Amino acid sequence: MNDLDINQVNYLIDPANCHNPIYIKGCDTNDLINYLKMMMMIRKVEQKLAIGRRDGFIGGPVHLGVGQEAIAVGVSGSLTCDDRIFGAHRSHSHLLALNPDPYRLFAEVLGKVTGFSRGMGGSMHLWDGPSGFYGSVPIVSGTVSLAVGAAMAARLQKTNHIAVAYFGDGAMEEGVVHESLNLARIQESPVLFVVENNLFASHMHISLRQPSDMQSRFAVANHIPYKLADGNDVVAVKNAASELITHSRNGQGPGFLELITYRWYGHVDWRDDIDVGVHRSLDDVDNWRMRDPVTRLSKAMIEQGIWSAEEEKKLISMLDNQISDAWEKAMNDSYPDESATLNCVYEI
Ligand SMILES: Cc1ncc(C[n+]2csc(CCOP(=O)(O)OP(=O)(O)O)c2C)c(N)n1
Ligand SMILES: [Mg+2]
Repeated sequence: MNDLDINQVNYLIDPANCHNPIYIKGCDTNDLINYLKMMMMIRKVEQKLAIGRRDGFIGGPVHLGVGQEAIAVGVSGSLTCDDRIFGAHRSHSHLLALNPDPYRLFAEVLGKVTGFSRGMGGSMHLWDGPSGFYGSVPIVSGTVSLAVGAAMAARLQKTNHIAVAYFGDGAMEEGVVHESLNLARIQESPVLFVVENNLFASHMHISLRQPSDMQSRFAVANHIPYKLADGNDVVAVKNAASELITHSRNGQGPGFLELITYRWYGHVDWRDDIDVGVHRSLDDVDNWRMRDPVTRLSKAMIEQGIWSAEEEKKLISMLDNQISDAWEKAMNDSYPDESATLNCVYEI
């Protein structure tokens, strides 16, 4: 860890910075359009979930990652369905970036039998094996060691597949994450640790929990190559993830990606949490909204002449229709039969 890195963290955590359009020169236009569509779709799905929860249609809590969409979209740009991806309690985006199917996500969160986990899991127990999403759990840090195991398996099977563990700055404080980093390094496991450093664990700011805001210091301690990037810049995320993923696929062991970001909503459900948040002021939230990953990409594309306000309007209307149809369809689906209560306890 050197001074430059700490300066970079300090720069990125200051909500007054990085409001400008992102740098996209040299990027493939189709890729950019795809990133924009995916981020908008994920945002709209989560906003629909926020309303569904507020209006009493969703029985359990939903942890929304609105504002953090560039991370899942940027990382997934270098993944295949043979990779093994693990999430946590805030993982709608991680799954949707692999399998953009709002209907099955809505069905799951509504507890319907047609959902990703057959309605048995809800928002925090998502699973979609065919797309490589091996699961999310609400136990903070609970999947990090599983990702290391899946990576070890991929290596023993002599494939070039990798595992990914998405987790937060709060999870970083759990012992098992440190054991996982150590084991992954010593075993040369092809796993990418993705830390979404959104500066909060529930309602507590990182400055009250850790002596340094920089999570990459733990990668340095374990001799794991790391990258630190603006988590609200989808191109920066894609480039950093791609480099570390290539390194893992080439048999060079684990990588660690720290992405600085912020969630627009509070810890859980649709509220903004300014009443319970420590160091979370409305000013901060407003400033972070100016660092919107969607607007910063869209503006950059319009500036480059590869996107237009009309195209964006059409896209918004297409997504609104798709999401409202998916919600209606999921609402009309059945709940699992009562006899299923004891099924799927050990496997799905
Ligand atoms: C082992 C464990 N401890 C505590 C909790 C309660 N809890 C749920 S989410 C959370 C904060 C997690 O923060 P972070 O990892 O930074 O993820 P974020 O919510 O910011 O996405 C806590 C403490 C839990 N679910 N599991
Ligand atoms: Mg956090």
